[in-house]
Amino acid sequence: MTTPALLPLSGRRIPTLSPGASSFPHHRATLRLSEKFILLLILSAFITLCFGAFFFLPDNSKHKRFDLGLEDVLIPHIDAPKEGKHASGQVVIHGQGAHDEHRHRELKVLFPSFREEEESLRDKIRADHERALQEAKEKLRKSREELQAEIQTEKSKVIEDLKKKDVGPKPLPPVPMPKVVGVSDGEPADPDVKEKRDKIREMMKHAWDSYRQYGWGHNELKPLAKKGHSTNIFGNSQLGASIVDALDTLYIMGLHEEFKDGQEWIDQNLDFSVNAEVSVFEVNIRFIGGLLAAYYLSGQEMFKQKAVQLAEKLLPAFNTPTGIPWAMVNLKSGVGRNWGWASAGSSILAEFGTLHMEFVHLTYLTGNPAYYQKVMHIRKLLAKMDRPNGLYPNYLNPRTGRWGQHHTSVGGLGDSFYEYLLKAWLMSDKTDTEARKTYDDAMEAIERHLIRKSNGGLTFIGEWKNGHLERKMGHLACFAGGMFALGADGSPDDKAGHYLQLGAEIAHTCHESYDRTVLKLGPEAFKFDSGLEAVAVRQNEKYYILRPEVIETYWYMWRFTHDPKYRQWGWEAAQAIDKYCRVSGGFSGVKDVYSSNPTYDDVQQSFFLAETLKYLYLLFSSDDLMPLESWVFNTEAHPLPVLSKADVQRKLF
Ligand code: DMJ
Repeated sequence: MTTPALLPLSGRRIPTLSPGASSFPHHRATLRLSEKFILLLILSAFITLCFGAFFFLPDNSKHKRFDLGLEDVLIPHIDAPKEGKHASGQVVIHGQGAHDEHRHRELKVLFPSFREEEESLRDKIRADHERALQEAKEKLRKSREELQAEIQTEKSKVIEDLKKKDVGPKPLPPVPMPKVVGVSDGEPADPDVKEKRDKIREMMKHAWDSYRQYGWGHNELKPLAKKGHSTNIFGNSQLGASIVDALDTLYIMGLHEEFKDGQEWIDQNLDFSVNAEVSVFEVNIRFIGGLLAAYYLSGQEMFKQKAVQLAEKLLPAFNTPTGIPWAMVNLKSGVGRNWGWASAGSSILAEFGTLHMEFVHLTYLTGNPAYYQKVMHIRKLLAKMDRPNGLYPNYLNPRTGRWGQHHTSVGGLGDSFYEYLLKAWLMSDKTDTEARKTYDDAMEAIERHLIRKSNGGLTFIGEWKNGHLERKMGHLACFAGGMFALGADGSPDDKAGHYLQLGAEIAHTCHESYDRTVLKLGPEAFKFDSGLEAVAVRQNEKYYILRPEVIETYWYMWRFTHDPKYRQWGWEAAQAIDKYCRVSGGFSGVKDVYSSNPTYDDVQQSFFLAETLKYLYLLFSSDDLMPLESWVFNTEAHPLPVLSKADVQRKLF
């Protein structure tokens, strides 16, 4: 039998103990513990043996280290005699040059208690030594099978303990609810507007009821196949993404029965201890954002608990050499990695740069600074980096901290990074001036290098790729119209008017991209090149998947200008969605907005309920519903309250 004392200390290797035992469990943490358990026993026996032997050496041996230790123990006893009984001062214990042996003897003579203590210590060491030796002998006598069984038991115990740790919500410290205002009915005075709003509510009901009937508990719905649907962003596990994403929309629309239904499902079924590799960004904006918004709106603690449980599962994604998180993390194992398609193993700007709002709220609600620190670390790291032309490339390698491909975009891969800079400032009651400055600088570079006017006079945002500007704008980039308008107030050099105007121009361009199609729904991307103006060219850019960005911009523009054209444009989009995307089992995306006979993609995206229908509803509501002075909408349209200066400071500093 192999001597266990020769086992390597590394927790990974068992073979010395059990050569070729392939059935051996491979739970690394457990093996490490089990091995260490045995090894520690043996080691402790050995140390005790040495220690005991050391102690039993003849009195005239010099063991300065031991003596010092003993003296240290006895210092309190010695202090008293020092005051008179022992005038010589030789008992000064702290290495005054007295000979160690002499001191030891002197102690024994002077203090009988010293001898007793020494004896009892000696007995204790002897007993410990005997016991450890005995245990080690017993271990050595055991067969390989017995040792395996012991390790197995140990492993089960550790797993059980881990499970116990995993379940049951941890009590969170009580936090004063920030002043929640504007959760009103928002009923518009104009009956025509009210009718439109009622129609939007009805569309929400159809989307929700269909999902309730055919896809309940699945992430999304296939409205034609009438069954559940999911994509890899949710790790192919049934996390009820549509329920979480839709909750606050239901609440705002006053669909309380439906809200309760969703709440119950979440309470009873939403469990994050699943072996699922999810997108950190998507889970953050949809789930954490959705749960936090539901908490703030309804005051139900359960939502907060779930948000925090999930957030804890995301934290291992930040264990990279730079602290820039992986794009994906396995909720169970905590192992992270990046998308295979991302340039040079990079993380994506719009993903790791879209965590701030939710993470600041998590720190506020839990008192745990980790969330805040993680996002502030990202910000600091980005601030130190060189930026080509002042632009942020979309790819950043989390191992090296270097940019990947120099591709900059306000659409996909970059978009919400810029949005969150502005919203970090707004959410902090405008105290986070660092975020505002970063946003302003970024906008300046974007305006200089990416924003152009087409020959036909349409303002568009192109993409910077490998040293040249691609004159193409994505549907996703249309959100920027709303962002410019939202950031107008507070912009430097009195440029508020300029940014509001820029927002209006982007809204106009995006409306054109809708208006120039057969279905009056916008394509995924459109060009401004070779005589083309806001139209898609490639077949794979002609689809509309129920995206919200254009309607989002209409809503912000409406709030800031009250120009009726925004309601009119929103209504056109709502009618087109109802006409071309509605099917008996819900709403579906369409594959070609230029075809009068489009085919469906058969997916009812969760963001359709979270964003598209919410923004439409708000567009036809009065401004006192979710006022922008009090609420900041995350990139998935989940409203989070502004944390007042006092709120933020109390929790974060
Ligand atoms: C949403 O999930 C979010 O708005 C995100 O920021 C990007 N786009 C989708 C919807 O189009």
